[in-house]
Amino acid sequence: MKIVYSEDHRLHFPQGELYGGEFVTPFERPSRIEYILRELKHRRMSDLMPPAKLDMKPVRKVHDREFLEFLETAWSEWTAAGYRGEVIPTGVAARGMRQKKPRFIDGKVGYYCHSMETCMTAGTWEAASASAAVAQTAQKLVSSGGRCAFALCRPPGHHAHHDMYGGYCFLNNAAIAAQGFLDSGAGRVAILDVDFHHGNGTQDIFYGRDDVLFCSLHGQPEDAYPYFLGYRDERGTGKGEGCNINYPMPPGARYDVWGKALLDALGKIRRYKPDALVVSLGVDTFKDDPISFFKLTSDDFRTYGGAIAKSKLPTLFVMEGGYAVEAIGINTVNVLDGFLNG
Ligand code: 5XA
Ligand code: ZN
Repeated sequence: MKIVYSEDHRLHFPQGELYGGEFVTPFERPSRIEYILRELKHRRMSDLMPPAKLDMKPVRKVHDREFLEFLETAWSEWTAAGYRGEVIPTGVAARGMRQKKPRFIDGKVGYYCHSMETCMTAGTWEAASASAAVAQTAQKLVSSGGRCAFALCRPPGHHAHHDMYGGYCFLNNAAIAAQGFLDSGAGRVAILDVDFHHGNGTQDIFYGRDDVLFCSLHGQPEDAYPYFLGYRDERGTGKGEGCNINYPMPPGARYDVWGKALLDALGKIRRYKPDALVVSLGVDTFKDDPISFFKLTSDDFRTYGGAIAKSKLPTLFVMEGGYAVEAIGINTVNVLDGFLNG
């Protein structure tokens, strides 16, 4: 399997994350990628390549132009205002308030941010755009005839809305790849999001469209981040009605429950008849993940990689979350291995 990877992910390493009222070292940290690379090497899956330059055309189709400008310039505006810490908003555009973009950077950050655990630093834009380039390069490999590819993206992307960042995500790598498939000739694309957290950003981007089917398996929003989207009755709107399928699941869910949802989603994907499949691959469904509550074992990851392979679709895996760093490599590579041998 071809693996696309950029060292530029290291340019994004905030020193703090707001968690339980404390500033802690972010769970989403560069060492996650090192563990995955180590395991890939260990299993002799080392067909690595760097990304090509990011083509902004598909990026502009899934993200708002002013939001992209904001991401690119946020750090310089922040420091020009005299701020010395990392970029975190003070006030946000909450319920009942005007949704007008302020001029001052602190206000702009509140306008574009949906989750305050996510800090920006000097290298965030460079790392986020390199991550999108990783997804795009891997998508092109699949579009040009490959059976599959793995985009080893960091920072992740599935919480990035068309005009909001948060949940460690800035650019929506899976959405950019799905748009790339369409722009390369695919008529329909399916996105299967197996990360523990609901892919609210991906849902937002394609909610009114019928050329992308989005299926997300995740912790139920009553109990799990991102809390404000991910319910079963969110089914898409307008011509996108029926093209958004959510599988919220309760705390403690094991593979007997999770695997049933997966098979249901794969059935719906098959009936949709997509030309390509994008898998938002988060392994924070693992039983020992520090910020999640599902109970999948390392073997389960291999099993579901095999189940995905049975769809026989050109498949792009896009890395999302997973914070049990000692196991992140094993679990991620188990999915890829299960797929290759499925
Ligand atoms: O998939 N998303 C994540 O893993 C990020 C969760 C952020 C929780 N504050
Ligand atoms: Zn996650």
